[in-house]
Order: sequence, then structure tokens, then C-alpha cells
Amino acid sequence: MDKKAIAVILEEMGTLLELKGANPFKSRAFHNASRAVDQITGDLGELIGTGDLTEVKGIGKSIGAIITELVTSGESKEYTELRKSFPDGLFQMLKIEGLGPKKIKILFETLGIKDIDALESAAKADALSAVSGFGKKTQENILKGIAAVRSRGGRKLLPAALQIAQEILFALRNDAGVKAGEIAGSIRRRRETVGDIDIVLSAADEARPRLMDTFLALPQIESAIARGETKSSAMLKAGIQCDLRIVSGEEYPFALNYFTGSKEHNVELRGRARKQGLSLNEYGFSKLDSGETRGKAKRVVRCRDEEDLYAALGLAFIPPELRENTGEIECAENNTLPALVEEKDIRGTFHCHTTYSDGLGTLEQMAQAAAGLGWEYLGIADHSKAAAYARGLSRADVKRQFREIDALNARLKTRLLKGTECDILPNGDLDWPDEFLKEFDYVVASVHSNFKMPEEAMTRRIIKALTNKHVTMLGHPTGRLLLAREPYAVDMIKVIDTAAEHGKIIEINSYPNRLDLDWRLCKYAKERGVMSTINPDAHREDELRHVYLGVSVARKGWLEKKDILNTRSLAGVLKYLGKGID
Ligand code: DGT
Ligand code: CA
Ligand code: CA
Ligand code: ZN
Repeated sequence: MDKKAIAVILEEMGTLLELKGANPFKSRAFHNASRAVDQITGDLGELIGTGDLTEVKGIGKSIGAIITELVTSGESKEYTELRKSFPDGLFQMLKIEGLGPKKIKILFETLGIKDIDALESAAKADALSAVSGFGKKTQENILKGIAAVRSRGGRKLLPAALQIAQEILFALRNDAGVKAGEIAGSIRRRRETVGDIDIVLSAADEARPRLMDTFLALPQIESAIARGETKSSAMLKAGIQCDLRIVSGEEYPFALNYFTGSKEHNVELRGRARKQGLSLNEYGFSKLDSGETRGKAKRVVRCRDEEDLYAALGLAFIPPELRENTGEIECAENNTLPALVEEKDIRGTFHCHTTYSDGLGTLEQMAQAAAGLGWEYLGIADHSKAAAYARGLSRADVKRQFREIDALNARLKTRLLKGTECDILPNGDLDWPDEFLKEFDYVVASVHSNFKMPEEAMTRRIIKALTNKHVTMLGHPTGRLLLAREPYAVDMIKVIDTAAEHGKIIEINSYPNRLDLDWRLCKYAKERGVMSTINPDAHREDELRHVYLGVSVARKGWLEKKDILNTRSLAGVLKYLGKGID
């Protein structure tokens, strides 16, 4: 079992203990240990071997023993028992925003509520508001939370789904019978969340049964759902379904295209084909009205790859990220598709944290990590003083950080920039006064408090902050946490218009559960001439790589290299920031 999986189990144990009403110190110890495991950079097995595991801060003897058990056997008796002592439903209830272990425990003990359905009925029958600590308002919020959980379904964040999909594809491609293979569906289109994994392979007929066997026996698989000649489905241990389709080389471009979607894009393509007297499906083009079915249909246009397929429809190749039927087909017809930004265009970034605030990497470690990625510059933006929960900096801390940055810049190749992630206060003022803000190379302004303001007030708050002349960019503009917290109520069109008027940047926060600015708004921002930056919001060295997830958001939002500040050279960036060339 790897570190991530163990961290998740420890976290779960901490929560289960809270539900149980155990000593708070005990549950907190599990939450701390979970974070500690997640942050270990070395090999867990090695730490256990040398007996150094309990030397790690946050891991004591008893939890150390549980971790050892998990690493060596993949199981833990204590965990299994704890898990068994609770109905699964109680655990599901934790997904409802604003409903923590304490409240769930009360509802269980007073009303016997042990799953979401029972909770919903109780709330609708106005039974919750009678329980002490639960007013009408809480009851309403719970109903809203239930609706949100339902609409999220069992979706997963893109990078988690992508990683599992890559592992499966890699394992299958090992088979010599596989000629080509790709991840399709929403992952290939780089949607922010993923309903299920779709994989398409091209393989010789005789290799199919063997490949289906291999697939259903992979270690990632929990149980088979269906096994067929061309399609098999399985539920994965990660709690997401995977569909595998295996087709012939001739069918492959068509199947890959069809199962990449989106459905809306497919419908448009099929309509275009029809106008040319052709029928298009996942197996190929055939003549309309021929009444033929698969296998017998006369393939009228052969395609080696998707490029051929689009060409047959009179279209330029459309990158998968754009296949959402938001104007890409018209542009492909007129040859006006954007030249999308690429990972290799990135030369640095702006929003990351260090041990000065709530980051885990020191300034120097972060700088070295940026150098390792080949970046020319790294902007440091630790929290301002109002963000006490995130160990926001005092003025003295900022000065100390400036001195350390100067010292590091004198000897390191990657240039550190002096930024701040300054809180936007509830009234729209910034947490630092103007005379202090002007000392930074740039200012990221972000909302970290009072998320529940009415839309008009929140919009006014953000717009006011954006018009401050020292603010360079807006951080995570809607505050959403994918699959967990809805965006705050804010009129983003007005915010983007303000950014356009005042020459402000809107970041694409690339933290996997943020991806905020949403790709759906990137195109509008671009049309209004708003500059973007792709920021990792990294709190440790390895999180700098989030930038590459942000690149996929930018691509999905039709952005080109010129739309993104951190594709520019250091000199270009300094010039943009008004800091001159040095
Ligand atoms: P997901 O799984 O909800 O994140 O989203 P997708 O897009 O991966 O959807 P999925 O897995 O249901 O289907 C994969 C692709 O197959 C989808 O993007 C387009 C294609 N597809 C599925 N059902 C239909 C359909 O009824 N009509 C058309 N034209 N295409 C479909
Ligand atoms: Ca899918
Ligand atoms: Ca699917
Ligand atoms: Zn932030």
C-alpha cells in the first residue's frame, strides 16, 4: 500500500473516531499522522526497516504500528474493526457540506439517522430543526448540501482518474497484440471531474479475449461488471468504473473519436457527415440509406487516424480539449482554431507558498524544485496577516523573506520574485495598506473568508479589490473546491469585465480541486483581452507540477501562449510588472 492510500486510511480513522466520540486527542493524532505520512518524501518501507518511522514528527508508537501493518500486509485490524462498527451511510453523510462528525453523531443518537436518504426525509419533514443545535437554516443548508452531493455522483478529480487510466493503459499496451491505445472520454477532453474511465485499444482479433482477461485481472480492479468481445467494464478499487473497448485497426480512429466525445460534439460531426450523404458512427463512415449494419457496411472513406476523419468532414483536426461543441467545429471549418498553449511554453509561475506561511517547502527548496523544472523564475506569494489560519506573515516576516530572496537570487539560477497572496477583506479592502503593497514585485489578491456573502456584495467586494492599483492578479476567483464546496456567489462576468478595464490578470489556479478560473470562462476572459497566469498554488515542492494541470484548463479554455503571462521570459515578465529589465 502506498503513502497516499495510507494517509487516506489514517484520515478516515481519525474521522471514525470522532464519530465514535473518542477522546479528541486520539482522533486528532490520526489526522496529524495522516498529514505526516502524506508529507514523507522518503520510502516508507525503508523507514520501517530502519525503525525510523516513529522518529517522524506526528507519528507515535501505536499509529506507527498501524502504518507498518498497512505497508506490510495491506490491511489493519484496528481499521477494519472501526469501519465495521459504523454503517456505511454515516460515512457518506460526511460528504455533505457543513455536516461534520459532531453533527452526524448527534443526528444518529437523537433521531437514529444513518444515511443520506434518512437525513433527507427527516429534513423535509422538518424533524431536524427540533434537535438542539440545528435551526431551520441548518436544515435548509443540509437539503442544499444533499442536492449538491447527489449531483456530484461518484465523480473523481481529473488527475486522480488520469493516473489510474494511465496505469491501466500502460499495463494493457504491454501485450504484443495491441497496435494502438488511448484514454478517451472526459479524461481525454480534460474535464475537471470524471464520471468513468474510457479506454480504446486497437488489437488483432485473436488478441481480444486475452486482453479482456488481462484487463479484468489487473490489480486496480475490484470487480467485473461485464465482459464482452469488444467491450468490458469493471469497477475499480478507486471507486470509479472503467470501460474498455477493443476494435480493429480500421475502426480505431472512429472508435477513439466517438468515445472521446463529447456527445454534443459527436452529434455535430454526425450532422455534418449526413450533409455529405454519409453516416458516421463508432465503426466508420458508410453510405446513408444503405440499410447495412456493422460488419457488412461498405466503408466508403478509410481513415488512418483522427486527422483523416476530420479532414473527410472538411475540418482541421480539433484537439480533444476543445470538443465540447462551443464553436470549435465552425473554427475548424474556417481554419481559425487557436494554437493552444503547451506545457513546454511555461517558463515560471507566480503563486506558491513556503514555510514562511502554510507551505512545507523552504524558499530554497521551492527555488531548487523550480530550477529542476527548467523554470526561469518562481514567484513566491505567501499569505498576508489576516490569514491567521494559514500562518499569514507579519510585516517583519515579509522583510525577512525579502532579504532571504535577495540572498538566494545572488547565487541561484532560477530568479525568485517577491509576491504576496493578500487577503481581500470583507469590505473589499486589501489586508496590506497601499504603501506596503507597492514594495512587492506583484500582488495576488484572494478571498479567504466570509464566503457566504450575497452575490451583489461579493461581486462588489472583489471588484473593489481588483481596482486597487497595486493588485496584479485575482487568485482562485470563485473559491470553489471541486466535489466539495460550491463557488461563492459572484458575478464573474462583471469581475472579468473589471479585470479587462483595469488591466488585471485572473489566475488559473491549478490546484487539482480548484481549477479556478473555470475553463468555461477562459474564452470570455480572452475575448475581453484579459491576461491569464497559470499558478500552482503549491504548498510543497512536488505541487509545482500542478501548473501542467492548469495548462490543460487553459487549453480547454481556448487560450494561446500569448494569453498567459508565465509563458514569457523573465525579462518579459519584469517588463509587464513594470519592474524594468535587470
Ligand atoms: P463522464 O464519463 O461522465 O465524465 O463523461 P464522458 O464524456 O466520458 O461520457 P461517457 O463515459 O458516458 O461516454 C464516453 C463518450 O462516448 C462520450 O463523451 C461520447 C460518447 N457517447 C456516449 N454515449 C453517447 C450517445 O448516446 N451519443 C453520442 N453521440 N455519443 C455518446
Ligand atoms: Ca467517461
Ligand atoms: Ca464510459
Ligand atoms: Zn489562496
